[in-house]
Amino acid sequence: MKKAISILAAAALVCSCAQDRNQILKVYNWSDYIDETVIDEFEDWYEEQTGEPVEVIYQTFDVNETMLSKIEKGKEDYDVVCPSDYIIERMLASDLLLPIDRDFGDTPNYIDDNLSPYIRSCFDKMEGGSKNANDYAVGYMWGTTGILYNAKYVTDEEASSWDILRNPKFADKIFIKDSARDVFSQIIIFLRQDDLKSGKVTLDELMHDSSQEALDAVENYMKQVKPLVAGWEADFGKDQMTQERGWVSLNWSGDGVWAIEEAEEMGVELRYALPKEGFTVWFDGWVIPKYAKNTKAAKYWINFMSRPDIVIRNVDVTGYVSVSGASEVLEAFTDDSYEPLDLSYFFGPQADSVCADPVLYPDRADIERSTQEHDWGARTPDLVAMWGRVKGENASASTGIVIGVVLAAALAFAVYKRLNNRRGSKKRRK
Ligand code: SPD
Repeated sequence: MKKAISILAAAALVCSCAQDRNQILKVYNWSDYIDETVIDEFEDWYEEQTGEPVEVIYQTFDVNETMLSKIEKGKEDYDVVCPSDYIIERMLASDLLLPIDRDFGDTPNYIDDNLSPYIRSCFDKMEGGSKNANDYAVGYMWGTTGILYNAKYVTDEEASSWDILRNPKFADKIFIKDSARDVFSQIIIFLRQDDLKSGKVTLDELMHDSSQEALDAVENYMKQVKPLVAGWEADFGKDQMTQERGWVSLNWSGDGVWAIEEAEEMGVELRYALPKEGFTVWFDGWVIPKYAKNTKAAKYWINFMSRPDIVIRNVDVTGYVSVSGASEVLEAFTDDSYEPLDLSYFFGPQADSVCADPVLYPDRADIERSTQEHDWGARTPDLVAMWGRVKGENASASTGIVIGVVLAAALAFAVYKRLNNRRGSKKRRK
């Protein structure tokens, strides 16, 4: 499917050369992050609302850093992209974003009509200097980072702590998100759990701690985890879990929801836990980069993505949860087969006892153990370097094995050839 989208995007790029740029909308989003049928619908809806045609060129990325580099270094003219919280902060600080104008004429403003109060307050906490993130970014999906696990091999108790990642019982069965920032945050929370309990440090302070000491501590921990890791992944981990190649995965809740549902159909029981030491919540939001060429269609795209029926379809297909606090969304995801949860923080006071999937919508008590990540500014390259060392050594170990096997095979072949030649020449000499 991804390949098909890329081919379509490339074809669209070629055809679009002759087209007016005002009739093209270049969207850059995470992979597996939309119900693709809504893309065509947006084109029709935009024409209905504005009387102008538009063609969407839709491209995807797997990690924030790829997207950021295309815009920051490549100055690519994407009209609307979908970074995570700490990258939004970074883009704000680097003056890479345009404010999102909310004038939609007669078209309803779905963005502000439905935004959850929780999301608004989390965006208020984003650090963008003098800029408020709510003016430059509109939330799309949000979720938690936790442990997805196979209930046949892993106990609930084991999955209740981040320490599971260095349990030798799960050697070669662990998948880790290839996201330095997300992994760092969970591990530092785990390593500083005593200081958190005693009140010596807060979760928020930990998210700002980019000291060498913190980096070294996480690197040291990850070096214990690394020999047990079956793969670092951006997207394929969920499939590895449903097929039982992985038993434990540091993952995002949306991948968790998707994998739990898929696995159920295959008779595999996956569960998702939010470790007792604490964890992070994350937010991905639509922004309009300063190199955008069609800001009008970009803001209509963002508005369309906030329309409750579109929200529900995107959540259904991806497993990720929308930032929308609309009553239609609450109703769509209320499900009596679950225990009641306190979701008043998200949907408002009336939602203090709602039966819903706790992986999609964590209970207030869980949210109280969480925090949000922040940009590290000039310290980011040190984080990236640490991550490279952690994964690189892993790569070099496996690369070493492959090289060893290839060399041994080459040597064996050379010996065989030499012996054969000797036999051949002996024969000829006879
Ligand atoms: N396949 C789409 C995944 C998008 C999840 N974003 C999570 C970001 C966490 N920093």
